[in-house]
Amino acid sequence: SILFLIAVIGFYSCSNEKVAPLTAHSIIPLPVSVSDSKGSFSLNADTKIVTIGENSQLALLSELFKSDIQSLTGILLSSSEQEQENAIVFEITSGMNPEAYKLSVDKNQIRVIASDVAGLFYGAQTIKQLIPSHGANKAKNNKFLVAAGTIEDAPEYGYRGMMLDVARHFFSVEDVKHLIDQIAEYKINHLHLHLSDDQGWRIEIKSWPLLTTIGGSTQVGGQGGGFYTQEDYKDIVKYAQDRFITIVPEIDMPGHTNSALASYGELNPGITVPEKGALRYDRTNLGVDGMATPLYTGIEVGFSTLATNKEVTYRFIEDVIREISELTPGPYFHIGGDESHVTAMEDYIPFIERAQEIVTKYGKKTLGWDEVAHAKLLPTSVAQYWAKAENAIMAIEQGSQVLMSPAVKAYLDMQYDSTTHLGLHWAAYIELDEAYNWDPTELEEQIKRENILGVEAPLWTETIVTRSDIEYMTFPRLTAIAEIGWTPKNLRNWESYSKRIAWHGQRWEAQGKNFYKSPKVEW
Ligand code: TNX
Repeated sequence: SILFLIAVIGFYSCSNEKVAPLTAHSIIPLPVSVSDSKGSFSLNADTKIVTIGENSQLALLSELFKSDIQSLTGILLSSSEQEQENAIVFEITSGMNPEAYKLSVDKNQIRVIASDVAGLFYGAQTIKQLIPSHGANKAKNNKFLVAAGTIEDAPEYGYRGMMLDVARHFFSVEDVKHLIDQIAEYKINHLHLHLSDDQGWRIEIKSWPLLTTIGGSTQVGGQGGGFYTQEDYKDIVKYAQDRFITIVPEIDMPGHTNSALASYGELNPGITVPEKGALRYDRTNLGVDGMATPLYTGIEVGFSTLATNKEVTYRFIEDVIREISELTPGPYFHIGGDESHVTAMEDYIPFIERAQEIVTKYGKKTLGWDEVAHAKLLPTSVAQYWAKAENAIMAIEQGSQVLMSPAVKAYLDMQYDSTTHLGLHWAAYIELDEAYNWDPTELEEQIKRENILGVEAPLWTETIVTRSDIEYMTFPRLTAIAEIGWTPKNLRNWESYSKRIAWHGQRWEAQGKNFYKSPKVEW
């Protein structure tokens, strides 16, 4: 028994570096399966990054990973060409779904395998969440233990998105890149940019230059404004692509178009702009057919429309769709189509059908807010459900899929509660548990799993002005939507999520991120 005691003491003194089991980690979105085994991997300055496979994206993947590990641990890892012990290995294999990955940790290696670099990227995001350091307080001995075990993981939905409205308030390229970094950590793979609205036109169109010089010159409240040059936009698209995020461009039409009507009077059927928030501009002649409208800086919706009966309007949208499609590697072009309250339905329907045809002509698939289902949709078109289930169901009956963004659950501009100083509450107050506790397949009987492309959380920015405002409304709620999009329904539960999110709160704190400390969570 003395020997036993010595053995026990010996065991504890060797393994005094305690490591939480892999299954106890706070990974968000929760992986499909996690299991523990004995031992741990020690990440230290000698750990090498090894990539295996013929793929030009692997080099960038390992650069991004190294820089993330450096900010978490203070250690700048180097690469090695050879398989070896003390390595983090990213290996391309075959036969797995494109976004799936398998991760295994033992005392010699952390190894991620996937059939596509996207899967390896998601494995890398998971590893970051296994590192027991948040960056601010790096370990003294410069070594970080990760418990042994395996993770097998793949997403439930292929489209897991966020939308940023850069029209109501403009956000710089740097702000958008910052957001891309933050959402990529949660395996979000689409960023929809709402590039035009009544208050601003935010992307350079070379064949219609006044859209940005006039239409982009202001924003809600009147100050600032701005726009992306085509070079800026390409830069965003590339930055996102490197992080496996597809940019989805939206030009909202035929409503939400005052900034275009203020730039080119010939597109204007003669609809007046509400006085509140209207700005005078020399070229304007309010409400006269064919004349430009004043710029608008208020937050009313539904008062503007393109002239759906003029051919110039279709030359205009074709130029816009062509120029933006040429900058867009992703499959979707979003035509908006929401809240066209001053477009008669008999004008709205043929307009949407023609816009859809033009999108097809330039090689893209049409996305539109749920109202577009009034028109005849192509089976490849997707309706984004935000308000009316009946519209989503009409789209499904036409053979289209739906993208789920129910305003009452998924809108990031909705206030958390009545004390939230930013945001709106026309749809609901959305506390963190409300944002988490729903499932896209359970909202409407007729909207079934196979009808659903995925989920997207939109952030409208009437009241959102700074990067820190974006963070406050987005986090933590976007992580709830990310888990809904990634993790199978039967594995999700609030008890587990609310504990895991607290760990993320500590990391965000260390990173200086502004987030909402929901009282529903013990932070
Ligand atoms: C409705 S959601 C809108 C937007 C507003 C938003 C504010 C949708 C398709 N249209 O124009 O910004 O409400 O929450």
